[in-house]
Formats: sequence, structure tokens, C-alpha cells
Amino acid sequence: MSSGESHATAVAHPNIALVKYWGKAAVEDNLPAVGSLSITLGGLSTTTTVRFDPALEHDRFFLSGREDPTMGHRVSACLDRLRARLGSGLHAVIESENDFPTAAGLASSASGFAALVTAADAALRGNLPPEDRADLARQCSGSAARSVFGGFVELRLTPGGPRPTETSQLLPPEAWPLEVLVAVTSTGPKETGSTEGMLRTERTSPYYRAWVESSPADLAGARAAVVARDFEALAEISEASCLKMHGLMLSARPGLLYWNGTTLECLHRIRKLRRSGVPVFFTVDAGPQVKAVCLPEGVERVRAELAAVPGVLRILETGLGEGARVLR
Ligand code: 2P0
Repeated sequence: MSSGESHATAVAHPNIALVKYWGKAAVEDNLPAVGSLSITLGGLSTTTTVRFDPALEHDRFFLSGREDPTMGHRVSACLDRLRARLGSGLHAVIESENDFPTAAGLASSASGFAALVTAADAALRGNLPPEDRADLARQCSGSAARSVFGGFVELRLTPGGPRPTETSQLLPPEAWPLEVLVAVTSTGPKETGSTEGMLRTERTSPYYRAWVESSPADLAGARAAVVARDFEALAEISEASCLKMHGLMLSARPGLLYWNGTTLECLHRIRKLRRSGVPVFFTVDAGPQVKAVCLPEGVERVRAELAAVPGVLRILETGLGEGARVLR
């Protein structure tokens, strides 16, 4: 360590979108084509330490103690945006740890880039407000903007505004303490990454324009359901947004089929549970894991039902959590 070194450690949690983001309005700036609405998960964390050091000639990124040059390129590109913003030329050693399996289908890029931007801003004494950190994180990974905030979060497109996207908290986590059970149905790497999948969908799907045009109504409905704490309404809109996104993905050429047989069986079971009065709904992202979102009184029934599905490898359980924050 040399003099002039400065460091900070931040923690952030993954989030899952209830109204989904899929598609980019501008690839260079990673600008989403649609807004999104998510919940931040409290029980799973990414912790990241950033040490800026004048003696370093380039950034070095370590994930769980191992240097990762591939991810390091994205990390470095993200830091470049922050350095440009804060007028810094310093390079850094970045050490990051996830306390959840990366194959669990919970975007570690969301918690990872939210923690990275928060720690690096603190280390450089940038003091950026969370809205600015969110927009920076969004440029590194679209879903990461949402993990800057806790509880129920909305990312809105704001062309012509001071920032091209605005991310904000709709409700804090304690205001409506939902529970999330993640049914892990595969631990293999995903076949098609999100960025590649989005670009293919935009280029080839005949449904893409309808997807983009119908998104604001989903957002408005979900926003109102969250503010009213109307579980039934949120369940209906969330499942519709999820199924619409997967219908869109399936309509790309070649089609993006992220589900396996176990995924589909879990969806049927969750629908059956809700019909029988259990307050639960599903959502699925760009992978085969199923996330069941429920009110606390439904957790035991949902856990038992999902555990009985052949092919469910494990179930992770978490409540809602806070946004990205500096630990030290
Ligand atoms: C979401 N997903 O809203 C959607 C639903 C996956 C399906 O955001 O290309 O890793 O880095 O901006 O944030 C995953 O995409 O994509 C994602 P990039 P990201 O959560």
C-alpha cells in the first residue's frame, strides 16, 4: 500500500423485477428500452471493497479471492465512468464476495455493480447522491440501478431530464414485508447472456414493438398496486409482465427458451396455490429458476409445494432489504 491510497467497503443486495426490463434503447450508454419495477432482497448480499492506489497502473478485480480478468473488464469500464465523473485518474484493486450461489439465477451483476459504484464513490469521496449512483450503475448493468435502493423500487425513463433514467424507492422494505422463495432448478451457466438476448430479441422478434409500447401501462398498474399494498393486483400484473417477457423471448429467432420442465411445473403449482387462496405469485428471469413472491402467511405452504416438485434442487428464502450502503 502506498501513501495516497483510499478505500471503502459497500454492501448491496440483488433485486428481482416484477415489471421486467428487456431491451435497450441505446447500446453504447446501456439505456433500457422500458422502465422496470423491482423488489430488493435482504437475505443475500454482495460486499465489495475498492482501494484506489496511485501506485497502480491498471485495475485488478478479484471475485471470492480469485482474480477474474473477464469480469474485470466490465468492472474497469464501470469505474472509468465514475472516474470521468469525479475527475480521478487513480486505478484500484477491487475485491468482491457474494454470499449466495452465482448460479441461483439472482443477478449478481445487479448487487455487484450497485456495491461497486457505492464503494468507489465513497473511496473517492465523491459523495454522489443515490440517484446519480443509480444512473451510473445502470450504465454498467441495467438492473443494478435498482439495487441502489431498498424495498420497492422503480426505474423510469426520463429522456430530456437531468439523467436519462430516474430510479427511486416506492416503499421501504418494512412498509410491506413480502417474502421470496427461489426454487433453484439448474446450476448450469445460462445459455444466452442478457445483453446478447436483448439485442437478438430487438432485431428479430415481431412482438418487440408491442412489448415496448405496453410497458408503461404495466408500470402504472404495478406502481399503484405497490402504493395500495394490493397483493392480488401486484400478483396479476407481475405474472403478466413475466409471461409477456418470456413470450417475447420465445418469439426471437432463434427463440430464447430459458425454462426447463421443472420451471414450468413450479409455475403450475404456484398458480394452483393461489387459486386455493395462498397469497403467492411467480416471476422468472433470464434463466430457469422460479421466484415465488408471497405474503408471510403463505411461506410454509409455498415452501412445501415447491420442495415437492421433482427437479427442484434447493430453495433459498429471503425477505426484502435495504439499498446499497457503505460499511466502512
Ligand atoms: C430484469 N433482467 O428486469 C430483467 C428481467 C433479466 C430478465 O435485467 O445488459 O444483467 O447488463 O443491462 O441488468 C438482466 O439484465 O442486463 C435483467 P444488462 P442485466 O431484471
